[in-house]
Amino acid sequence: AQEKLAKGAVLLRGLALDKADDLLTAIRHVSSASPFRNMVTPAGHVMSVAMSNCGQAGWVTDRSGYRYDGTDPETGQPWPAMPDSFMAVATEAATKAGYLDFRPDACLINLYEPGARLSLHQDRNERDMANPIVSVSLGLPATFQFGGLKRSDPVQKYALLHGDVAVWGGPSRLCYHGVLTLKEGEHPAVGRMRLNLTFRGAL
Ligand code: MD5
Ligand code: FE
Repeated sequence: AQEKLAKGAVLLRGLALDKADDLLTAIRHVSSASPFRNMVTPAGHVMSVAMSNCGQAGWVTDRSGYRYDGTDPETGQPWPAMPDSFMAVATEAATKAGYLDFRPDACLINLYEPGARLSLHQDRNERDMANPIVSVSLGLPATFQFGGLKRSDPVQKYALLHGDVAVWGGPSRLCYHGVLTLKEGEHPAVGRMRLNLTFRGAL
């Protein structure tokens, strides 16, 4: 099932369903080396979404700004390597969406507990905007907001469910987007949380 969200943006409902257990196991491996943490924005706000990363670089924020860094500032070590199961789902989704040579070098892992949200923003810290972003949703359902190139543009809302994969490229790559406050719930495989893998060509 392939749903077109906008020019360049495709929603692949359930693409990761049969891979979810492997992805969850790999997330546990990554987060045992680089634990989830609530980062601080340049404005000094603690993010409600907890984050970790794997791959050649990881997305980080602190009082000095947003950036990709090859080192986890919490551990002082390189981020864990990208698991094979991560790379496989990212390239499968990108190919299905028409991005034939996407090889992500970074994966930001977002952990939402009930009450967590991600306010409307653009992803613009990546070097080459020709690369799409692939996002894999696991666990509790979330309402995703997807707008235009200006913060004030109207937004569409989509429910993102366990196993859903979205690919954001081309003209949608710089669209404003966010995640509404996660509702209370318990997912049978994942528990009281939502996890989102976001694959990027950062470097
Ligand atoms: C999430 N994460 O559900 C989302 C999935 C983030 C983030 O937004 O920055 O970690 S990625 C959704 C996305 C990426 C790039 C472009 C667009 C959406 N878009 O044009 O709407 O945790
Ligand atoms: Fe984003």
